[in-house]
Amino acid sequence: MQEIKAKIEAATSLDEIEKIRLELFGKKGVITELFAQLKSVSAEQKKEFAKEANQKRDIFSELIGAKKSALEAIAQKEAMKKEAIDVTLFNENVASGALHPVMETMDKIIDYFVSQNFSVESGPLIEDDFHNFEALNLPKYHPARDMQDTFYLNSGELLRTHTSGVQIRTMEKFKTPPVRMIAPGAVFRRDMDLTHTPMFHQVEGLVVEKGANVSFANLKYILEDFLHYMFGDVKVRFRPSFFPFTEPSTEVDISCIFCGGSGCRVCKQTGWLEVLGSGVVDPNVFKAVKWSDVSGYAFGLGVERFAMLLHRIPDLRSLFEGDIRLLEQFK
Ligand code: 2NM
Repeated sequence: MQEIKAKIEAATSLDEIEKIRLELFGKKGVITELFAQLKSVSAEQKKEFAKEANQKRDIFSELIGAKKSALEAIAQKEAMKKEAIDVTLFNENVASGALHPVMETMDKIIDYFVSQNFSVESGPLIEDDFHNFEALNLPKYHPARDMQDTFYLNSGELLRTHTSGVQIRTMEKFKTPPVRMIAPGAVFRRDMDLTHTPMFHQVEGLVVEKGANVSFANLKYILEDFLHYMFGDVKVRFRPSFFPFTEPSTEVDISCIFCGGSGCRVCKQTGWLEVLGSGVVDPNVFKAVKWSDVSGYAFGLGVERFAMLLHRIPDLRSLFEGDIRLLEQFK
């Protein structure tokens, strides 16, 4: 019996263990035989004999079971080692993708405003007349409403021409100030040339507070800081302009990042690049959402224009051609 114990201990494979198991418990196995002998044992020895047989059966089945589990565990460990994949291994056959430059630029813009506690809001691409025009002080005769400039649906709704409808919807949703938000997203206009595509992306922003607390100074600070974040050490210039939804309104220029302001083809020898529209929110906009005793500023920008300047892409249309040669430069 000691001999069998040693054999079990020394076994190194599941096959070996199975062989030992058969030697013990098989048809002609040692333990099987023990129980067969039970019949021929005298009555006074039977009890003792059966007790010993049972003990041996239990001891050996336990030993074999334990050894089998141990060997199975080893086998599994080895199988896992053999099948293991080094996920950190470099595979030159896998092409790496990248964010489209427009989305990458949009993310950078969003990151800035999130860092300044702006919330990120969204709204429908198919907008109604009220949210796209009426509430934004764009009266019925305004040229932006022209069939020539806007994609109208038979329902009277339209593909939003700017994300400003989201500002209106956010004020309706919040019901009361403060509002400190941006609205990034796709917008649609009937336009197609070197610097215009029928779909492009905007980020617009709106800040509203109770009373007269928000001024042009707040707008000026945040946009200067933002433009330095985006373009580094540039000069920023505010130029009087007009938008129906702001009064006063300004266009914002940065010193040309191509020539440093000395004048070149890109800035048309002016030394300046226009990058933003902005202003103090017109009271008529607040009237449209029935807000009173509030003040605010708003701004808007075209993401494609920012992407073009940051990556020095000369033709805006190339951003939407899906040409892999353009996209591969941004991997
Ligand atoms: C611009 C320029 C100036 C603007 C105004 C508003 C709102 F909802 F407050 F009236 N949203 N966005 C705005 C102002 C947008 O884009 C060039």
